[in-house]
Amino acid sequence: MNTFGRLLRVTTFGESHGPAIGCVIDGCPPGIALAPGDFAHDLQRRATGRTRHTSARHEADAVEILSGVHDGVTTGTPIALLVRNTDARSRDYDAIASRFRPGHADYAYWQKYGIRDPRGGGRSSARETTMRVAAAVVAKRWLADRHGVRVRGHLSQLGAITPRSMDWDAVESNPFFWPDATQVPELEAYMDALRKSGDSVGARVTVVADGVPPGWGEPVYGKLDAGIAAAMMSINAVKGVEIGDGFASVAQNGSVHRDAMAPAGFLSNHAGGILGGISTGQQLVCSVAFKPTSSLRLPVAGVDVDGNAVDVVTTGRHDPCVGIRATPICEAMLALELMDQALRHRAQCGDVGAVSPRIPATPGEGGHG
Ligand code: EPS
Repeated sequence: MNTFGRLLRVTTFGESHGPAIGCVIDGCPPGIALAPGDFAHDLQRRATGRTRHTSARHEADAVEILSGVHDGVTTGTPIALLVRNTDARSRDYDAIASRFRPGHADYAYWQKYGIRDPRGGGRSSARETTMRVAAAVVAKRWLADRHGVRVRGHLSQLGAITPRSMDWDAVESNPFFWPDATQVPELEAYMDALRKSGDSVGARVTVVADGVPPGWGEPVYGKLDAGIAAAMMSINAVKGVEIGDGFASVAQNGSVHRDAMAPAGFLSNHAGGILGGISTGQQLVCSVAFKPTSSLRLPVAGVDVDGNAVDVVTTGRHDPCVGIRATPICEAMLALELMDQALRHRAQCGDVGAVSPRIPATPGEGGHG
């Protein structure tokens, strides 16, 4: 299954070392302004080869709009987007073509299909996320224009390092999407040492959506939080997803966790903006755990396709921390899920209108104001 969403359906295709990657966005409403240049900002934020802290592969990431747009606006027909691969170096994979990288999808793909494209990891490559980010450019625009919803994110942990303060202005001014500018030299030194050591590390990304009206989501199988969890878990290398206080809720008492309400606003946001699978109108808060990259030049015990014990060493241009450039990817999945839920809400409950009382969101909750 390579399709995400119910009313807004995004299908991605392509391999990391194939001629191109692409997507088809079906179910998108007409009338959204869209030009090839609109994709550049978010695709550059996600791309490799722009700083020394990510893979050195340098892709052009130029988007071609093949259909669904006329005179600069979406027409309601399927929007097909294409990005040609321009910097694949498949010889890096010759030595591991018949070996499984421990910790990588290689072995699981082999067991499922009995065949795999070893060049660049094929579909299991982070390259696949390019088209999610491209598709979400449309979703972010629709959410902002129609509903005033803003989706943004930041890195909230790199290895054991956590932000000391939260400043949204800092996030876009450093290569880590880090919310405290004073810690950037520490992160650079940490990543330089890690890269030299040949090892990798995990990371956590926090994404939030402001301006989500109450009512989006569905009560049981189509819960908004279930949809967000599935959306995030579908990103390669993701191992955990939390909504609001997430796993910290385990150690909380109900008297603490419940978000007290007052006519002027909620008094806290432990729930992360969702109750009963439906948005409350508070800030939506989600955090996502990325595992450390498994493609390492440090040798590890492994097995080849004939079942022999072998040492596995991965050469090539790998990210020492794939989570560093995952912020725009998590934003993309949140935006796609929100737009899909918004269209579903409109389809069933579009006639309900605003219901009283409407309690305002609590700005600044959890440092994500
Ligand atoms: C990736 C390995 C590297 C990264 C790639 C993701 O590719 P390669 O082995 O071909 O040099 O550069 O990321 C991208 C190209 C991208 O656009 O995200 C991996 O194994 O996931």
